[in-house]
Amino acid sequence: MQRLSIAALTRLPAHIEVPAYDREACGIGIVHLGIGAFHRAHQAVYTDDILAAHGGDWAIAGVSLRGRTVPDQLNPQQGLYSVTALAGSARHCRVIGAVRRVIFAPGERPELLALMAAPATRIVSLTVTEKGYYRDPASGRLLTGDPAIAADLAAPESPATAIGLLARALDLRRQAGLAPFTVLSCDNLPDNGKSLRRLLLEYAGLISPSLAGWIEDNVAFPGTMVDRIVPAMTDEGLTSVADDLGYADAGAVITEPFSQWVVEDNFPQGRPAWETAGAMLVEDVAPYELIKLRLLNGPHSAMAYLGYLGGLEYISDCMDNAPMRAFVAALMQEEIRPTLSAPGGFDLGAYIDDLLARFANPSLRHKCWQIAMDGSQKLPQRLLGTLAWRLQRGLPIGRLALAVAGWVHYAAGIDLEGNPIDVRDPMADRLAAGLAPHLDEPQALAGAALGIEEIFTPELAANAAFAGAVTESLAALKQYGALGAVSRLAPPG
Ligand code: CS2
Repeated sequence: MQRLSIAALTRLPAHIEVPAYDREACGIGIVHLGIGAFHRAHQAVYTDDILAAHGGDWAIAGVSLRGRTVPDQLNPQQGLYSVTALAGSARHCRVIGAVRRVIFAPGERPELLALMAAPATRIVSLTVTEKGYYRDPASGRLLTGDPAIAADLAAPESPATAIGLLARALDLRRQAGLAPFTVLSCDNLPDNGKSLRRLLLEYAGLISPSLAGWIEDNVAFPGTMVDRIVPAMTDEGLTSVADDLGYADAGAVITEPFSQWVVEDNFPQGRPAWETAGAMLVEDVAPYELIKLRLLNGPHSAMAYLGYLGGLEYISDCMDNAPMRAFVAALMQEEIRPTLSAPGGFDLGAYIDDLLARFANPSLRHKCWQIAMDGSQKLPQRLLGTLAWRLQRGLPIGRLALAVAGWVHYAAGIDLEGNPIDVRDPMADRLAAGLAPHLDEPQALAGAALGIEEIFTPELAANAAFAGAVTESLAALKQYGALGAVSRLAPPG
C-alpha cells in the first residue's frame, strides 16, 4: 500500500478532511520538542486550524529527542499524518498539515540549534513527558546528578536534553542580539511554565550566570493546561486507519473527540490566534491545570494501578466494572473535588460527569499499563497534593490512600499473584530494590515507600495518619485483592 503523501491528498475518500491551504506559504515559526502522539493529536491540530484559517508563519518543525521512529514515520510523508477521533461507532478522520518536518536531534544537532536560534522561530514548545524535565518530583529542583543533565552541563554546546537545547539555543540568540523565543511547556507538570522556568534557570546558572540573568529578564514561559486522551498507537489501529484512507499512514494517531487547551496569554514574540481554533487564552492557567491534574490524571493513575492489579486491561474496562466505577466517581466527588476551587463559569460537577463518560469511551483502548508508566514522576501532582490538602484538614483519605497503595505494590514490580510486572519508570530499579523485599509486611512496605524522598515530601512522609492509611490499604489489597479492596470503598450503587 502506498504511503500518505502530498500527492495522495487529492485522492483520499471524500469523508477525510485534508489541509486545504498552501502549506509552502507558511514558514516555520514553532519548533516542537518531543513530537509524540500527544502533540500530533493536540497542539498541532489547533495550529493546523490556524494555518487553514489565517495562514501565517506558524508551521511546526517537530523534534525527536531520542528515537528515529517519528522522523521515519513522518518525513517520507512530508510531515503529513492523520488524526482519527473515535467515540463508539462514530469516527472522524482528518489529515494534519501543520508539521513541516521532523528533526532527529542526536543526528542533526547543529541544524536543530540553528533552527531554534533562527529569527523566524518565535515559539519552542515541549511535550517531553514528566521525566524529560529531569525534575525532582518532590522538590521541583533540577536533577543535576542525572547522567543526561550532567553530560549536558559538561558540554553545553552540544546538548541532548530538552533543557540543554533550550539553554544553548537561547544563548545563541542572546549572542546574536536576537529576541528570545517563548518557551511553551505542554506537559502535565504542576505549574508547567513556572516549573520549566525554574529548571532552566538552575541549569543556565550552572553554565553561565549571565545567560541565566538574560533568561530571567527576557524569556516568557506561559503555563498551559493540555487535555486530550491519546493512547499509544497499535498495529490494529494503523490497519483501521489505512483501511479508511486507502493509504498507509505510519504517523497516524487515534484519539477521542474531546480536546481542551488553556494557555496563559504571555507571548512577547507573538503567537498563532489559537483562540479562534477553540483554545482558551487566559491570564492565569493555574486553577485549570490543578483541576485537570487532580480530577483527570489523579483518577487515571488510580485506575492504572488498581485496575492493573485487578486484572483490568483498559480504562474503559474500569468504567465497565461497577464497583470500580463507583469507587472512581466517589474518589472524584468526595475526596478530590472539595480540594479545588473552580474559576468563574467552570462547573466541576459537569466536568466530573464528562470525565467519567470520556474514561468509558470503549473505542479508545487506553491501557492501564500505559498510564502506569513513570509513576514516580506523576504521583505528586496527581495524588499527593490532594492528599496533603486533606490531611492538613483532618479529612478522610481512604480512596486516595488505596490509590497510593496500588502504586506502591505495582512499583515493587510483583503483582498480587506473585507475577512480575513490566514497570517502566526512571526509578524502576530503585523502587523494586526498596519495595519488593517488604511485600509481605504492609507496615514495612508503607514505610519503605514513604521514605522515598524524591516522591514524598518530608511532611507527608512524617504524617502518621497517611502512613496508617497506606498500611491499611496495602493489607486490604493482599487480603481482598485489588477489586475487593476497591469494592469496600465503593458506595453501594
Ligand atoms: C495519562 C495522560 O498517560 C497518562 O499518564 O493520564 O496522558 C492523559 O491521558 C492525558 O493527560 C489526558 O489529557
